[in-house]
Amino acid sequence: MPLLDVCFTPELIHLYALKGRVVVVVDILRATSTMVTGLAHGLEKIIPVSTLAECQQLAKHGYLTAAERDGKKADGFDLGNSPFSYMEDLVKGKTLAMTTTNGTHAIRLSEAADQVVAGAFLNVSSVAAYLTTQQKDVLVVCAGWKGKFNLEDTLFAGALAHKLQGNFEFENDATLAAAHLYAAAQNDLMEYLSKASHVQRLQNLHIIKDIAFCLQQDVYEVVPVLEGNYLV
Ligand code: 3SL
Repeated sequence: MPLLDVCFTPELIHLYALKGRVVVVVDILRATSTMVTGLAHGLEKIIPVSTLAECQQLAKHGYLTAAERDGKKADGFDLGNSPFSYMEDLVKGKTLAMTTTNGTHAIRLSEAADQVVAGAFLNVSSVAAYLTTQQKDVLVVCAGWKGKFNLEDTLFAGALAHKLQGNFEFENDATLAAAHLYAAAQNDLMEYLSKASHVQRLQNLHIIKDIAFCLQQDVYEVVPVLEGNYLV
């Protein structure tokens, strides 16, 4: 039976073998939720980059750009990181260069894996179904916040563990812990996360509706996979 493991923050990624595994990168608030939304609404592909400078460079080559730092849209780019901006005609058929505080960096750090998939509550059942067909060991990499643990990404890992139970063996305590947390939170994710640091950070920036949107399950069926430099 393939194994399922969870890396709670990108700072711990050096502890895990990536080769031979499918990595699911998750940044519930909001990067991977926004990527899933954009691709579901006709965005053709996404080039995730770690730095603003890389994103600026790609802008010079004519790509649509998106940049977020500390929850805010960075100046000089086309889009920020709100999923609602990715439902517009502006994104249809486009290639987007995107950088966010944690999510895009976590994707780049995971590149050595056999495959990198973007997961969110918005596509959690489709991701689970995809992983089941792959029959490979899986590592969920939580984007966290600036190297630190966060609850919402861990809850996604737990939700995935619940869906994969029986088809995957839980590799260690991180998976068990995530599954336990999700069991405690699943009836009301919003309430469970009300004191979570990034929920409070976004609320302080008056970013409210994005939170409820990103906590919805199975709105989309798209499963973004990294192919070379592109999430498609
Ligand atoms: O950290 C990230 O990658 C972002 O998703 C953070 S935010 O939700 O846009 O503030």
